[in-house]
Amino acid sequence: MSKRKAPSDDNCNSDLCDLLTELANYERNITKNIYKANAYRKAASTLGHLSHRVKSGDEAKELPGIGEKIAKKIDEFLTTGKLQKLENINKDENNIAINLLTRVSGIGPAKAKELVDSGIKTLEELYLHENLLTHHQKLGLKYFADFEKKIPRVEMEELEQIIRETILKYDDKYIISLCGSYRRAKSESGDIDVLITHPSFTSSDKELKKDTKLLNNVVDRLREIGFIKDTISLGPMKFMGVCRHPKDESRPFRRLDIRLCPCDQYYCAVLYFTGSDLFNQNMRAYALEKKFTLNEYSLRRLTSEGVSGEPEPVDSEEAIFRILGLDYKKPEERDL
Ligand code: 8GT
Ligand code: MN
Ligand code: MN
Repeated sequence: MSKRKAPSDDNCNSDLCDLLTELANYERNITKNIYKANAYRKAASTLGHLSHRVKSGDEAKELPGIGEKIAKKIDEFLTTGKLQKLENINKDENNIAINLLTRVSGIGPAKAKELVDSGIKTLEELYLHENLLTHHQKLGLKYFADFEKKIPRVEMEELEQIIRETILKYDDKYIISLCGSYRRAKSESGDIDVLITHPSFTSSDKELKKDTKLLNNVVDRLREIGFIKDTISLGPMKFMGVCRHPKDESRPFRRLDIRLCPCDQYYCAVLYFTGSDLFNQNMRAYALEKKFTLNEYSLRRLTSEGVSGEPEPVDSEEAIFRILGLDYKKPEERDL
């Protein structure tokens, strides 16, 4: 997932969201406190979806996911225009360097810290020590500037058309969904999340799974037309790589993910890859309360011993909500 989420288009609390997102990144990258990081992310998300400007910490405290401590920080920022905690964090050049390096695709907090501990604190220094990087991280560095650029929705629509036409021309039985933020109707996206399946491929084809060429062949076609430009990784079920509009070299390079799934697992996969990841977390937690387990493959009932049963038959996203006793949420309503 991309590491810096843009504030939503009409966000009247965007300065507070940025503040909380910075705190979330600090907890994730530096202190490795994922619990706190998630708390800040949720608070940022709540404020980002508010249609009015928050005026005080006390007011914010009434909102979901905002407790005493975050409310105090909001107050401090609203009254002084800054947050001392963040000022201190941002004085530390190691923190700054770790934050920078984790923006390289493929570099996580642990690797970033390792690099900074060995004295590498800038992208220039990283270029000089490329031998320390994996193939993925090298490509992350190569395309650093382009990967930070958001993809406007009009371009997403163009890229979708190229992907669909190319795949369906090769075999018109493929079923294709563009998921992620694009499916949630966002006006711009960080990457392109493609999910494909084929009626000939079901989860009972156990031995077929590892040597299916269904994904490989699609990747070959997209490479042939000059759309796929680099490969980060390619397995039988998952491609990660780099693409660009084949007829326009002035465009930035874009991150492209393509996943293949068995057709009986398609709707669980569509749900999962549409996200948002906060929405998925909430839905999984809710499923567990209802004694179900939900993941990208299936929805299964749990026995009283907590053992998961056979997958529920699922023939639409709606079915998943229905089985869990939830009102259906359209993709654009899942943007937590
Ligand atoms: P974006 O516009 O920044 O790309 O936003 P996005 O499309 O919502 O995020 P994404 O990172 O592209 O992930 C899309 C969905 O894929 C998420 O809902 C998430 O559940 C799922 N997902 C993956 N891989 C990973 C991963 O490595 N980390 C996370 N957090 N989510 C992932 O497929
Ligand atoms: Mn995405
Ligand atoms: Mn993605």
